Amino acid sequence: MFANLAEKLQNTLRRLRGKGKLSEKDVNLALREIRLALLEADVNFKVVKDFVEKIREKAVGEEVRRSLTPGQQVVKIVHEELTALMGREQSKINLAGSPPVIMLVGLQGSGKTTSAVKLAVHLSRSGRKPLLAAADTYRPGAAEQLKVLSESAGLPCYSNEGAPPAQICKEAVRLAGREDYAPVILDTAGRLHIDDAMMDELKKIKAQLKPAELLLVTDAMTGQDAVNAAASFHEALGLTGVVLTKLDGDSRGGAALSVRAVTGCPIKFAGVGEKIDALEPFHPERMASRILGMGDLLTLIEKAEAGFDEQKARKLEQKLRRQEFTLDDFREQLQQFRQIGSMEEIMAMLPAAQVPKELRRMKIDEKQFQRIDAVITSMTPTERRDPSIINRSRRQRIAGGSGTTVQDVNRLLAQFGQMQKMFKQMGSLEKKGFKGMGKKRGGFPFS
Ligand SMILES: Nc1nc2c(ncn2[C@@H]2O[C@H](COP(=O)(O)OP(=O)(O)O)[C@@H](O)[C@H]2O)c(=O)[nH]1
Ligand SMILES: [Mg+2]
Repeated sequence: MFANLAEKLQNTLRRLRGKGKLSEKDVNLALREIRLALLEADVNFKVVKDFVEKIREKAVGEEVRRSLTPGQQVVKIVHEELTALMGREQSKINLAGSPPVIMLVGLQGSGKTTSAVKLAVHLSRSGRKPLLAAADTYRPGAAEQLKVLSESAGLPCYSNEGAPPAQICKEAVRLAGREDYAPVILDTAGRLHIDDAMMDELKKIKAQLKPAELLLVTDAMTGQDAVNAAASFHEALGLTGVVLTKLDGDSRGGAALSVRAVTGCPIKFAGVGEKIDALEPFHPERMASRILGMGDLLTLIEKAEAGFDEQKARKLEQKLRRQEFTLDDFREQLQQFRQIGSMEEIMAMLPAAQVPKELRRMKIDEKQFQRIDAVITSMTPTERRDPSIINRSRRQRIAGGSGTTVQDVNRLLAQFGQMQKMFKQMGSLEKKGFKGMGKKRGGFPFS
């Protein structure tokens, strides 16, 4: 996320941090670099100007001058101001009303339909019973797209093709009342450009449904265009917040860093992938930490916990204790790990200081995971339970069956062997009274 901006800011701040004393020249140089980095990231120029001024004021202040670690102080100031720029506190979703209505608006292709489903998945995971409503009656196949996505998430979706959007929304709310769904999430129609017909229709839906949340879905990849769209929508409709999508792509960061300052609307969620669980509540402070390479362990832990199955973990722990850890378990653990995100996403959430640069830069080969999966799939159940029987001819068969090479099979078996050895050692340490893997929740790789 925002790799270029992050790298530039981190380099500048690293140089400052290393200094015992800061001269005016040091501060000026750093501010110039910060300014350039932000402009290159397509942050609104006025926002950049204000931002740099605020940092300058504080950086030349008494507190920094007196400090024994002035560079560190400036880093802290930049972190605070970056957080403030994105809204300071996390802005939570408002679920007032019975049922609460969440209306999503935005230009075509910004990610409304995907975000509607992601939001429903997110809310259902925290115990709600959301209903999706297909109110995009313009784009052919739009209702179908919402239906297919909802179905894949196991969530209900209301549609009534041929009816006008406002009526569909009303019917969905009525259905929610009868069946106890809450909230109702409205997926409305976008246009390629902002036009009056679209705004009038959205105004009408807003007036009739009185949504608790009117969220603009906007594409972070489009930079300042996303911010301009937000300003127009806000002026016409009075938004309550923004869902910024496609932060996983090579968006430069301009939209994330300016939309709040320009429109006053908080970013409530960030879309970070195409999958229906790739939505994160937006935390300004954590985002600032990520950009400045301080890591975002809180989000990483939350994600690990969300994909964490207590029962499975307990079973795994037993297996490890009894030294019954098989290749099937190994595969399951890898799958759990991958649910958290790609290796790159996980790396980005770790503090830069703790991840060697080469590793951070490295494009981790997602195909490697698929290969491991394919190799294990091509084994017989007996082989998975007892890999020691996998001789030369079996290796050849497995490689052929999984579309890999004998070397791939060898590598996997060697890795697995090492893991088993490690677990055995941990087990015997425990027997000797060491508190090793004992009561901690979670198994590999989070034990
Ligand atoms: N990489 C990525 N793609 C996204 C994200 N959100 C939406 N998309 C993709 O953007 C495209 C348009 O999304 P869609 O929900 O149909 O947009 P709509 O026209 O506003 O309803 C689809 O291909 C989505 O998969 C995101 O957060 N990350
Ligand atoms: Mg759509």
